[in-house]
Amino acid sequence: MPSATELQTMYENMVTARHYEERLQEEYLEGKQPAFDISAGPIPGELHLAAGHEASGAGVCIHLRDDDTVTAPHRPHHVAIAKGVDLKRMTAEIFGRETGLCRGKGGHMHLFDPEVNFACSGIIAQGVPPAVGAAMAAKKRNTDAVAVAFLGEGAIDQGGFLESLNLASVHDLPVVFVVEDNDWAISMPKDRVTDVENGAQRADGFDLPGVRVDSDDALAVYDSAREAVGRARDGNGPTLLEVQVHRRMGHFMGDAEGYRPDEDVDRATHRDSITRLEADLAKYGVADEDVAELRSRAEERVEEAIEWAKDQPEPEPETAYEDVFTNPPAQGDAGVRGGEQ
Ligand SMILES: Cc1ncc(C[n+]2csc(CCOP(=O)(O)OP(=O)(O)O)c2C)c(N)n1
Ligand SMILES: [Mg+2]
Repeated sequence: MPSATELQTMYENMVTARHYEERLQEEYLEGKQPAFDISAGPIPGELHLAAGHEASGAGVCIHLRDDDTVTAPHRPHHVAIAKGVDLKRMTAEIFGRETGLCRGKGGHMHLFDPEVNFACSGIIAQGVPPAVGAAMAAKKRNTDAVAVAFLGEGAIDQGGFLESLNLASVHDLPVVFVVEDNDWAISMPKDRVTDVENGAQRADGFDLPGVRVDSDDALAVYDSAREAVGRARDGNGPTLLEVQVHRRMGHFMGDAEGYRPDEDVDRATHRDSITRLEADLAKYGVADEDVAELRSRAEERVEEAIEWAKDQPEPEPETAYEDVFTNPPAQGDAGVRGGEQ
C-alpha cells in the first residue's frame, strides 16, 4: 500500500492531468466551430485526450525515477505529467510553439523530454520496441534503471508488441508493458478485434508474468505496478500489466461517438478514479483542506502552463527543415528525394 505522501502525489498528478485535458478541450475548440476545421484555432491538428486514464499513469509512474524510460502512445498527457515532463514546454509543443519540447514540430502525439527520458508516438505500438531497447541498454550498462511502455488494448495484436514481449522475455530485460484497456480502439470494440478478453494473457505465450488490474483504482494499480517495477529493477525480468481504464471523451476531439452506446459513456463517467481516490485520501486521514489545496495547486499549474505556452512565439517557417533527417529538396528537384546531406 502507498504511504499518505505517495497517495497525495498520485492524486496531484491525476487532478493535474484531468484539469489539463478539460482546459485543452476548451482551447482546442476555439475557432474550430461551427464547421470543424482541424487546422484552425490555437491547437492545430488532432488531439486525443486521456480523461479516464489517469490512475494508470499515476499508479505506475509513482515507482519511477528520472533515469527510467517511459514511452507512451497517442494519448500521452496523463503519463507525461506523472513522469514529470516539463508541463510548460509540453504545452508549448501542443500549441505548436518554438519553445515546445520539439520546437513546435511534433504536436501533442510527439512529446520528447530527455530530462526525464520520456517519448511518445502517434503510431500504434511504436513505443514498445524502443522501451525494450532502453531496457537492454540499462542491463548492458549494469544500471538498475527500468523501462515502461504504455500502449492501448487496440495495440496488443501488433507485431512490434509481440516481438517485444519475446525479446524482453528471452533476455530477461527490466521492462514493464502497461496495456491501458479502455474497451475501444477508435470506434472498434475490443471483442471484435482481439481473441482474448484479458490482454494480460498475451504474456502466457512468452513465459512472463501477466497481471490485470480490473478497475481504474489508483491503489490497485500502485500495488501491481510496484511489484512489476520492483521485479524489473531487481533484475528479475519483464511483466505485462493490463489496467482497465475508461475513455471519458471521444477518441479524438471532434469525434461525435455515434458508434458508442449511451450506457458505455455513462459507465465511463460514473466510474471516476479521481473521486475514488478522494475517498481513499479521507480513509488515510488526509484532511479535506489538504485535498482542496492539492487540487487548486494543480489547477494553477495548468493555467500557468497554458498561459505561458500561448505567449510563446511560433516557429519561423525556415526552421521547418532543422532537426529533421532530410534536407530541403534541391531547387528543381521534384521533391521525392531529400537533398544532398
Ligand atoms: C500502426 C498504426 N495503425 C493505425 C493507426 C490509427 N489509429 C490511431 S489510434 C488507433 C486506435 C488505438 O486504440 P488503442 O490502442 O486501444 O488506444 P486508445 O485510442 O483506445 O487509447 C488507431 C487504429 C495508427 N496510428 N498507427
Ligand atoms: Mg483502447
